[in-house]
Amino acid sequence: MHSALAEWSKRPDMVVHNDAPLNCEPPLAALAGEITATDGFYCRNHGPIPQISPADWRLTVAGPGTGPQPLGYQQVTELPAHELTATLVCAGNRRAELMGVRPMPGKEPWRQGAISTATWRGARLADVLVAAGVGGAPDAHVAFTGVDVAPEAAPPQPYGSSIPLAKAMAGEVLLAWAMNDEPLPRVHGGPIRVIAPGFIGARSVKWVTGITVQPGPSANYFQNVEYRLLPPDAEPAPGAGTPLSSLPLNCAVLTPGDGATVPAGPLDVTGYAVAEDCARIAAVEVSADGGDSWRRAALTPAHGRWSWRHWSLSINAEPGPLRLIARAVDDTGATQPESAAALWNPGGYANNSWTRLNLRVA
Ligand SMILES: Nc1nc2c(c(=O)[nH]1)N[C@H]1C(S)=C(S)[C@@H](COP(=O)(O)O)O[C@H]1N2
Ligand SMILES: [Mo]
Repeated sequence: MHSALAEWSKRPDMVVHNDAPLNCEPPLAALAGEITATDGFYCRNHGPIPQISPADWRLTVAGPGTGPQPLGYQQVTELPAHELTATLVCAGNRRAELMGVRPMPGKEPWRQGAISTATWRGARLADVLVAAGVGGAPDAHVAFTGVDVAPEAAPPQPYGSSIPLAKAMAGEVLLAWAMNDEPLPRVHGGPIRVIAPGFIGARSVKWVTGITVQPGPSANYFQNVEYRLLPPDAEPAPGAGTPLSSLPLNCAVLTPGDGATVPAGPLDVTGYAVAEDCARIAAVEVSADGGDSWRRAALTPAHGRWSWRHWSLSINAEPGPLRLIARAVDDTGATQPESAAALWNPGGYANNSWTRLNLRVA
């Protein structure tokens, strides 16, 4: 077992992509429930994990209408508390499948577990902005700054990113101090982090200490260079490509595991589906004949817009090779793209191609 897992109170069977800083994803079995236990929640860290006590934590809020406003931990945690269940998804979830199309040296080969769900409690970002007296034009952006400096950030700078002001004011974006009813763990951004439900995980800035309302998106390396969709032959460069924000429709199979041998007879296939607004996931379809015919899985009840849906389907497995495909459908009838090859991009982001599984039925 990696000592980093024990150090950060993670279960010993996490799949570790990096020890320091810790980057790991849970085994798929840990994602079966609506809420992911904190010790199985994936970790995505670009730089060394800072240590800040609540007493030392300061947040500076700035923007049109006011000079920089310093806020302490107590001032933020005294604002009305809101709780919501939200799924965080790394934009690099399912990158390993893209790397199978064409390698991406140096990138973490995330499988299908760079996704987890927790209950978060915190103040509404909207309340913090209003309390600080910060205004902004309707098309303004809200930039967040953390304190961790990643080795790849050029020039060296703390981690940061931004979201549109309209999203910031929508009510679901929190400055969270609790995760699954415990104080927010340090590895997940404690004492306080941003939770921006429905957006890629990269926008949920951990150890947030700066919030600025400004005319355009953040110039931070992680908004302006990384976490952008580039054409296959392009090189990352400031402002190149499209910044990623809302989550694409996606799904994965949790059981059985890819490559497994399963007994003949009734076989329960289970998985998760996710989207920017999970209430708009209309169905998950499974094919056992290469996509010629599809059967609809049963979806678990929705737990609000920001939490994934689980699904299950019993199929009759006949001896021999069994190839399964799963895809989600939204309430417009749109579904996921068929091929990972067509989605390949240099950053390895936003792979939401059909999920494919090769099994053996004994
Ligand atoms: N300050 C800071 N915030 C950050 C990151 C980081 O490296 N530093 N990683 C981001 C990315 S890419 C993701 S996917 C989520 C992961 O959150 P988690 O580690 O709590 O799962 O945090 C985001 N916030
Ligand atoms: Mo991420």
